[in-house]
Amino acid sequence: MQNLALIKLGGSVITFKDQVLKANTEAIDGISKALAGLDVPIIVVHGGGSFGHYWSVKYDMHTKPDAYDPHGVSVVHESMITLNQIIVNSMIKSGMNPYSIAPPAFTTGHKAIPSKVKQLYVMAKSKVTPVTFGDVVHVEGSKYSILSGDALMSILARVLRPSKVVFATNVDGIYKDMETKELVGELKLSKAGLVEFSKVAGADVTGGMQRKVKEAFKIASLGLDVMLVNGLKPDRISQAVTGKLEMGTIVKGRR
Ligand code: IP8
Repeated sequence: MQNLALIKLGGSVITFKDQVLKANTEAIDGISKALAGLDVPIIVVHGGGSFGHYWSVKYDMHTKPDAYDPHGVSVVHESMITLNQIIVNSMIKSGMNPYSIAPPAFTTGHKAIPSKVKQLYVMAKSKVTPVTFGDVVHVEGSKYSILSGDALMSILARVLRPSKVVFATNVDGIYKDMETKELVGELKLSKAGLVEFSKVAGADVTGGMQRKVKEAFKIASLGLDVMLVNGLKPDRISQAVTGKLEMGTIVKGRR
């Protein structure tokens, strides 16, 4: 395992999902401040929220490679660059040294280019923070596909084996029960994996969170602990990175 924090900022944290092309600048600034206070190599991945997702829905683009409307490819990518700029500029203001990097610089299709991924870690160690994002990527010929930030987390974790893997979402973690908001503090990956998980959290996990949990389990199966925390409370991201998490869910890696 390497001394590295791999952090995903979910679209629900950094944008207002119900307001088109609207970044949650207050949340972004809070997170930038929290990250600036950490003394550990960091790689950041962010999602699309009301930027990339908005346009990918409009142009009917999915993770499955297909010959999507080329104009959609352009517009989705551009919207992610715009959101990335907002985040990177906030980080610069907070004193961090972010370095914006689009996925095709270290992936081909949905696969890692290991030497390029390793270079991101070398950069992070030199106090420059790579900031990448879910995007639309070229696959082959006229085919493109959406490569989500969650999938990027797995791609990066597999090669780099970070000591901390954190998913920041707009909820406190995985709830045992939505009504009482009782949290699952720790989940152990059993052989049954996701099947076991559905027994723990029942029907309370839906949509975005379900995908996140699936990705978290995938990463945990590599032997890495994965934390799900509320990114709207930036202290929790710091706590997760420094090993002092007070509220959130830890998915224990299978060792
Ligand atoms: O928000 C998807 O990234 P995610 C980004 O991590 C696009 O699923 C372009 C839809």
